[in-house]
Amino acid sequence: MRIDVVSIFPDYFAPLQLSLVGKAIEKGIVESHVHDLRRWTHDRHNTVDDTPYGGGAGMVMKPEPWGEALDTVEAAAPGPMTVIVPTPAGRPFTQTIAYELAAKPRLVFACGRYEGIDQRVLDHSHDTYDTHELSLGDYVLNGGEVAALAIIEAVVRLLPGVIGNPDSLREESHSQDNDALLEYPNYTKPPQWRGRAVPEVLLGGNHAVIAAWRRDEALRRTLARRPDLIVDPE
Ligand code: JEB
Repeated sequence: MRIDVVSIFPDYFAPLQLSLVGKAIEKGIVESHVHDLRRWTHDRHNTVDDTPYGGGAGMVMKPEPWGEALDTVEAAAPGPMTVIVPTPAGRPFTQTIAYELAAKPRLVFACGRYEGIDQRVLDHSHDTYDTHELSLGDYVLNGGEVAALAIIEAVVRLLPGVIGNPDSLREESHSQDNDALLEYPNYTKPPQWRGRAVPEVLLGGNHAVIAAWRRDEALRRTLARRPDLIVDPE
């Protein structure tokens, strides 16, 4: 998979060289290219923003640099590209979407700042590319960079060969195999720690009883913390 990122803060993406995503790049499973949007400005001050038509607070990202950025990134490699635009006005990003994105050959992240990107860039992108406006959740960030990093990590760990033991993907929270419940609590040695014991059932070695206990804990936790996962479909 090839991942391109366009941002006015390319330094935000230094963590892509670390940890799991970094390993995936070293292994050749992922190729990543981070671009400074200002490369596609042509004025002395490398302007990427302007005042909003209709008035209002804040600034809006100008369409021209974004248009050139998408044109240039598209031409840099063959294959259909999927454009991802993090925005608080997007569809909520979910594990189901992470699996869908993991099947694409090219992802391009368009990271906005200020009050966001001129709507015509989004309309153009929807008309030209497979485009997804996605939100990380119902809270406000200052730009798309942190959301892009989160989405990249969620997607890259699903690619074959990235995670050592693929069984761990099936047991975790939000996996389909887990009926999309939250994950059960985990314990490791020592059996006693600061007066707290590991639940007896886990020390017994009866795998059927352990599986039933874990399912029970997962359900209890989901009901308490995320009742929407049990009530709502999806
Ligand atoms: C993503 C962004 C901004 C109104 C207020 C502030 C570009 N879950 C999320 N919260 N916020 C963002 C997000 C995602 N994904 C997000 C991109 C941009 C916030 N802002 C600031 C925009 N509109 C600018």
